[in-house]
Order: sequence, then C-alpha cells, then structure tokens
Amino acid sequence: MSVLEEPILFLQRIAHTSKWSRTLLILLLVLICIPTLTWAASNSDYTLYIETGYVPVGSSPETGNGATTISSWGYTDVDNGNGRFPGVILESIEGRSFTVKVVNHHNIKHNFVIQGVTTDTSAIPPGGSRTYTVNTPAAGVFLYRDTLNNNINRSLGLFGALVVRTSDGSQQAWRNGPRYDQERLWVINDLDRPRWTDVAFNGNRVNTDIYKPNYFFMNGLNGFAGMVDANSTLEGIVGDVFLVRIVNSGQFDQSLHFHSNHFQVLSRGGVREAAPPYQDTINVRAGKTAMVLYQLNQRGHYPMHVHTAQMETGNGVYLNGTATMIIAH
Ligand SMILES: [Cu+2]
Repeated sequence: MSVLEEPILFLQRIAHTSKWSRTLLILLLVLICIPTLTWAASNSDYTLYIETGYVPVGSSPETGNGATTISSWGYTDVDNGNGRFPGVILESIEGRSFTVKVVNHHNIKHNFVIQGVTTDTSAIPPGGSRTYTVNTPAAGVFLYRDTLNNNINRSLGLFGALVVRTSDGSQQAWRNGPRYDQERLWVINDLDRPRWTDVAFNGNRVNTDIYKPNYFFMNGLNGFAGMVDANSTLEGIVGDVFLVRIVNSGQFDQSLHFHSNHFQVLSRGGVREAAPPYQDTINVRAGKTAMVLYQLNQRGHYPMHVHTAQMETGNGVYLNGTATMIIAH
C-alpha cells in the first residue's frame, strides 16, 4: 500500500457515511490536530534579519576615555532593527529540529552557517531569504556566522551562538554530564576598526593581508560595561557552580584568566574532555568554542580578563577590552 492509499481509503469511507457522522469525524480530526499544531508553533523557530547597525562603546572606568560608536553588520530578530553583534542567541535542546529563516536586508550577499551543524554555505542575495532546518546535535555550544567574503562579513559582526541544553531539563552540561547551578554565555570577538570595519562598512575594498585588531568585546560589551553585565558576570553565593559556554567569533585567540580559583575545562572545539583538567587560564582559539565549569570557592570580587595586554584595551584605552567580574557573596 502506498503512503497515499490509506488516507484515500479513509476519505472514501467518510464519503459513504451519513452527513452527521462525517461532521463528527471532521471535528475529531481537527481536535486531534490542534495539540500537534500548537507544539509545532512553539518549536523554537527563528527569523534573523541581516541589517546594518552600530555598537556603542563605553568609556574606560580608569581613564574616562574611549567612548565611541562602531558600525556593524549583524543578525537581529527585529525587522529593520539594529544589526549589532553578537547575533540573536539561538536555543534548543539535544535531538530537536528547528528552523531559522534568514532575511538579507543588506546590499551584498551573505550566508548563515552553524559550525559543525549546518552545511549549506550558498549565498543569500541582497533582498533574498533562505530557511534552514537545524537538526540539533548533542548538548553544547556552537558558533554560527557568515562564512563569505574572506572573514570580512564575520568581522563586521555577522556571528552568534547556538546553545543546546539537555532534553530532560536537567542542569547538566550534557546528558549525565557535570551539573551546574547557573549558566553563562560569553561570545567574544575582536575587530580592526580602521582597516576592516570602517572600510567594509563604507562599501570599500578591505586589504585582508593586514589585520591589526584594536577593539575586543565580550557579548558585544567592552570594559566596564562587561564587568557589570548580569549576563556576563559570574555572580552568586559561595558554592555556586557555573557552566560557562565560550564562543570566540574573532580572528585572534583569546586567553581568558579567571581569578580567585581554578575551573574545569569540559570541552574544547566541541570535543569533550574525558578527564576535565583544572586550569586558571584557557586559550580559546579564533573561531572555536569551549565550555568550562567554575565554582565560586571564596567570597569577594575578582576579575576575569584576557592575558594579552592589548586585549584589555579599546583602541589603546586601558581597561576597555574583554573583561568581566567574578562576584561571590
Ligand atoms: Cu589575570
């Protein structure tokens, strides 16, 4: 019997029954379908718009200098919204599928590729759109970005993260994996404003042979803004365990140093550590991810900063780069 034969036979049977029982059957079918439709609608479908935008940069708490506004291209969920970085956080649970519709409102072609998850790298022309079906893999964190144009599109801000949690709702890094009390996502990046960002944003040709980044961000924030951002800081009571998902969307590696105490490295580049090592610094490679487990072991305020001095600055202004705080009560 073909796939179609069964419903056809069913319809024929309906046609031979009375008008009343036919109405009842149709009503029954509608009732059966309603929960299915509701479930499908809530199954985390996203629409991302590629837009131009800007990222405000605050002044340094040390010097009071450095405030500016940086132009960007980004994936936003607001039609004609501010295309700033990082893009919308995509969330799912392991084993589930969802769709992402990407609408290109920019004047050059772009794409949307989730590293290690989706494979369609073809371009979306200006004014065009494409819908991707994402089959969510194992729990973890994944970088999505525009892979076109020699890293220029990503560098201008077309990147973000997909967070995948366990399907049973447990606070574990993965099924039967390490437990946590709180979770954080750190999407970090660097950019070369004079040679890349401003040149590309104005529609001119970037010389990709030279890349000297002068701005460094965490979750699109720099310096003091990152140190007080509740989505970035590891703030809790002594004993709290944080799962920190880290995505380096930039072109330079970043060495993140956690003060106060050590953490466990759970995974690097999507590969889980068989015996998670304890460290106080982790080098997250450009374009790669990591997950660490950090427990607040003693009261106090401690910094989390990058060990490359340049990355603690914004265009040379100290304490205006990648940083956040560890606050234990
Ligand atoms: Cu340090």
